[in-house]
Formats: sequence, structure tokens, C-alpha cells
Amino acid sequence: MSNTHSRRRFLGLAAMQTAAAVGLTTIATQPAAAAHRRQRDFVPALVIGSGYGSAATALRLGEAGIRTQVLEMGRLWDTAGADGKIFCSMLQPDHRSTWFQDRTEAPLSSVLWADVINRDIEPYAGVLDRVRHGDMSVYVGRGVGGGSLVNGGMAVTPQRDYFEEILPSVDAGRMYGKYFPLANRMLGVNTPDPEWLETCDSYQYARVSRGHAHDAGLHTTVVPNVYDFDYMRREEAGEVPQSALASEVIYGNNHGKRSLDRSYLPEAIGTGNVTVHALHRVRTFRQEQDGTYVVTVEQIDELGNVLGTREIGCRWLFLGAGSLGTTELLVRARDTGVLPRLGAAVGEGWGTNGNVMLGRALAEPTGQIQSGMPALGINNWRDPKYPVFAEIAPVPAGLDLLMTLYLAITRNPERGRFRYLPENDSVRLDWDIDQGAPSVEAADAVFRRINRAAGTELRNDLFGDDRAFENRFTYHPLGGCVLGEATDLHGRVRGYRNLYVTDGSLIPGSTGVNPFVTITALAERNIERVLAEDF
Ligand code: FAE
Repeated sequence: MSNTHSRRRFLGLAAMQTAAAVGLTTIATQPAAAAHRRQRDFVPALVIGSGYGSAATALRLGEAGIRTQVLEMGRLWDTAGADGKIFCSMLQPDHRSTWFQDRTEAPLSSVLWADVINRDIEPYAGVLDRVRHGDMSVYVGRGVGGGSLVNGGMAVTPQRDYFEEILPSVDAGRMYGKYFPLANRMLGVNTPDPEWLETCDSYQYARVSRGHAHDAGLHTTVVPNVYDFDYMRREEAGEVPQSALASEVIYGNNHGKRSLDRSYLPEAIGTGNVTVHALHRVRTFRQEQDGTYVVTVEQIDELGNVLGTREIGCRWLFLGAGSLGTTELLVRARDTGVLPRLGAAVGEGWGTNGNVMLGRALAEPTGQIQSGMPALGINNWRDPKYPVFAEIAPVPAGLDLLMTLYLAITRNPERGRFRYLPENDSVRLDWDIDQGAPSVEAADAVFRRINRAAGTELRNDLFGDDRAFENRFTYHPLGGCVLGEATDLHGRVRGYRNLYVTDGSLIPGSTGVNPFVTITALAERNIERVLAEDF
């Protein structure tokens, strides 16, 4: 890392710590904060959300000297609770786990059909949200850093031929030559030491699963991650406080993980031009005659009370609220007549990245300690009939349940769409449970093959009823404002100047792998062009 980069990151991290220590929701280095106080209601560039697309965009805007505000509805996760920890673990979830619910909503909802996983909690601005739209629930991260706070950190660059297929109008040569390497570098992607991976306790479960896949003639691969594998090695050696090895994933990691609040965001704040406003929820936006965008934003507290509503004007507006958040804002703006020139492509082309979860019952031990960060995957993507990329996921229960879990990414051509409902001013995702069938069919074919070779069976006790495949939720919402359709080829929303989409909504429903590296690389590519041509 260059001196400039590390100085900026240091300044940004210090600003975050200061804000957390004194309970501020605005995170800024001092000079920028003063400037914002003077011109509170207008800022040149506004970014909604603080996930991957937003964080990359904010850094490049700040570097270019453009004053930028980032509005994030979740909290800053930088203050320890009464137990001395910032985040709670999966095994003992409390109010910090979940976004304003009175019970946790874990993806694995039962063991032996018993409701032993979820817990009653106090409603709070917790870090994981499960947004329900009829037959489909979408898991998203809430907080400064978006999905990076809750995810499994798997940092996968898609296969080039599949990337070319889903986004044919994007220059793949530039993506693979420049933006994917840049995104990997900025995110701090790393791989485990091969020898340690083969001998450690933390990945016994993954090695057992890998062996069964090989017995069935399937390929496997090591999966890079943003979790610091050297830190994990020291966790196993008992040298540092545990996080991945202490059942921490989906509700946040207290150590080891290079989430966006440790990478892009402090660097953006450290430019002195970017401020991040936590617990600021954008409701709507409009455009005035002179082209100014006016965003209506509610400031909330951690209990959900609305402390105030204000308007912020800006010249350049970047939507990075994630596939659901961004699409909702645009569909509402179009269908209420606020931005009437938004086209019919807004709200279309949404997909689950073919997500389906399943578990297998095993006869051999998988280990008591299971790293929460997956490091191996089954790569059957080249199969013409049943392409599947399945992460070998942990069951970090603290005891060996003689099972193994997978999140399979399949090639599901089904797409959902978003609709505005005037009766309650909401935006609804239309996705029918049957649309998940191609994912189940592909996963069933691959795991039937593994089970035949290993003499094992699927578990059908994990999802609240007796289904073996869970396709009623996704971790990987993609699309809704697809690149080249709802926007031009660099994320400029069609019909409006200086309005941009910069997150997972640009990707047409599928990446074939876990998506955040693609979202980041695409955001880097787009903002480079936008800065060169629109500012
Ligand atoms: P995202 O990260 O969702 O950020 C959007 C942000 O906008 C959030 O912080 C929202 O709170 C905020 N927001 C939304 N609406 C508003 C509003 N109206 N006003 C203000 N703020 C708003 O967007 N992907 C991988 O590549 N590897 C993994 O291992 C992986 N594991 C996952 C595990 C879990 C449990 C989950 C939930 C996801 C996982 N993902 C993984 C998916 C990944 O986190 C996701 O694709 C990205 O976070 C999406 O990035 P975006 O920039 O689109």
C-alpha cells in the first residue's frame, strides 16, 4: 500500500473510532466536517448506501476532490456492547443480530425439525435484515459497510466466459486486465496457506466434503476470501481472540475480516472530502428544474425512532442501496410520477444468483471447530446440463453435528420484477416459488451424485419443514436496474443526467459465483468513466 493510501486509511479509521467513541452518526475528518456544517443542505455528490458499489464510488469521488456525502440507514459498527464485543455470535444472537425484529431469522431454521436456532430478541438496528417479498426473502447487511459486515467474505472473480455472456457489452479485457485485479487488491483478498489448509482443524469439514466431491468425479477449488487467513491461523493456534473460529458469521465478525469499514470506507473518509452519515434512511428523491436532485432522508436512532427528516440537494446522485434498495427507490420515483422519464427496464431483470441451500448427513466427523469463512467450493460450472458452483459452508455449532452444509449457486434463467403498490406506497418483488425449481433441479443432480458416491443422504430437517433444498431465500440479490438496459453501459440512469446506479442492481440476476468482487470491479470501472466525462 502506498504512503498516501495508508495515511488516508489511518485518518479514516481514526475518524470512525472518534465518531463511535462519542456516539456521532456523522463520520468525517475534521476539516470536511466543518465544511459540511456550513453547507448542510447541499453537497455536490451524494451516495445512497455504503456497500461495495457505494464504497468504491465514494473513494474515487473523494480522491478526485469532490465533496461527497454517503447516507447509510444502518449504524456504524465500531462500539462494543456490554459483553465487550461489537457483534454477537451466531450461537448466542441478541438484538445486534437482526434489523428491527422481535425474533432472529436465521437461514438454517431448525435441527431435527426443532426450532432450536432462532431466539427472541429486542427490536433494534441490528446488522442482518431478512426482507420478505412473498415467496422470496432477501438477506442484506445493514450498517456502514453494507453486506460486507455480514457476508462470508468469499471473494470470487467470475469465470471470464460467463462474465462475457451475462454482460456482453462490457469490455472483458479491461475488466480482467484492470478492474478485477484492482478490486481484489483494494478489498484485501487472500488465500489460505496450502499446507495449513490441509492440516488445520478449522477446515476438516471442508476437506471431508471435498473428498466426497472428488469421489463423485467433481472438481473443487480453493476460494479466496477477505478474511485474513494468517489471523485465522493464529486463532487456531490460540494466539489471538477468535472470530471465524468462534461461530462468527452472518451477524458480523469481531476480528479478522476486512469488511468495507476496514478497507474502502476509511480510505474514502481519509481523503477529507467524504463524510458518512449512519442511521440516515433515504425515503425518496426528486429532481428540480435546474437539475439538482433533492433527497428526503430520515435520521433514525438505534431503536427506530425517527429523530427528524430533512432534504439534501446534490448535483450528482449515486444509488448504491443494493439491488433491493436502489430498485425500490427508482421504481417508486417512476411510478409516482416524480421521475417520469425512467424507462420500463427499471425494476426488471432481478435474480437470486441461482441460490439454493442444502445439508448432507455424514457418517464421519467434520470437526468441532469449523471456520465460519468458507475456503473450498465444488466447481461444476462447466457441466452443460447442471452448472453449479457450491460453497462448502460450515456448521459452526461448537460441536460436531455430523453434517455438512452448502450454498449452491446455479444457473437459473428465471427473473423477478418489481412493482409499485400505490395502496401502501410500497415496492414489491414478484417472484414465484416455482421460479426456484431450476436451481433445485441442478443442485439435486449434483448432490445426488455426491451422495451416491459417498453413501450419504440429504438432510430434510433444516428448513422448518421436510424440504431438503431451501430456495425461498437468497444471499445474492442481483439486478433490477440492469447495465445497458435501465442504465447506459456505465451505470448512468437512462432519461436523467447525473443520476447513477452503482451496486448489485446493475448485474442481470446472475454472476455464477459469489458476487461482491464483480460488484466492486464494475463500480470501479464505471466511476472512472463518469469522473472523466461527467464532472
Ligand atoms: P449492499 O452491500 O447490500 O449495500 C447496500 C447498503 O445500502 C446497505 O448497507 C443498506 O443498509 C443501505 N441502504 C439500503 N437502502 C437504503 C436507504 N433507503 N437509505 C440509506 N441506506 C440504504 O449493496 N457475497 C460474496 O461475494 N461472497 C460471500 O461470501 C457472500 N456471503 C454472503 C453472506 C450473507 C449472509 C449475505 C447476506 C450476503 C452474502 N454475499 C456474499 C452477498 C454480498 O454481501 C452482496 O452481494 C453485496 O453486499 C451487495 O453489494 P451492494 O453494493 O450491491
